[in-house]
Amino acid sequence: MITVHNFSRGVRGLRVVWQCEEMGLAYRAVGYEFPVPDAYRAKYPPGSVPFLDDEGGVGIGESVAQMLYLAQRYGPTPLLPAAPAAMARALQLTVASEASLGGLMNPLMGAKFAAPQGEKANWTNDFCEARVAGMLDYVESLLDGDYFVGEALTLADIAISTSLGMWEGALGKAIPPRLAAHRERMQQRPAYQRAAVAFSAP
Ligand SMILES: N[C@@H](CCC(=O)N[C@@H](CS)C(=O)NCC(=O)O)C(=O)O
Repeated sequence: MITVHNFSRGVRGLRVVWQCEEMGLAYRAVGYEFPVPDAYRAKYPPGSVPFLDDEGGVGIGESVAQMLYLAQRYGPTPLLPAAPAAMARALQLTVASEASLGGLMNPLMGAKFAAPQGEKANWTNDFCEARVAGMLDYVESLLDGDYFVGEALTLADIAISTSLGMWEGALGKAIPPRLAAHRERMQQRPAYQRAAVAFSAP
């Protein structure tokens, strides 16, 4: 069975269980508080979440890799369209949710929550913040309707809207208005709401 290990309110693992809900896949959600226990670190030495186990000896880190894995193994699914231009845009934005958004937010969260008082403001922090803000403007410019790709939900909607949870929720930053409206639409989906409950408690 698919098992998703995550922080109890972690948005990256939420991506994965939300996708399971959209695809109708059975899964088990295992929640942790920070810091993860030694048993988890033995399974995944970097100690970050989410991590996904599945039948057939599968153990995979990285939330975006997990999303692509589920789409490939349990698809075909409209979440990863087959038409080349749609597929390309969905893949671009799904990867960007971590490579150009979430990955740059981690140093910002480190500075906000862990850095000593005198070291919270620095050049790297400003660089990451400006890069994320610029990417959000670009991503917003691609929103041409209710979804990022065509007329239906794809992995891109799941991946990007959950990154915005870190930007707004953990970092307290403003989300550009059309991305904020998209995020609200996403949060109204029954599959999103079921997934949020799965990781709302340890
Ligand atoms: N690129 C990774 C990032 C993983 C990551 O940084 N996860 C955060 C929680 S959302 C975490 O585990 N932070 C605590 C730590 O790294 O010790 C992914 O998408 O899975």
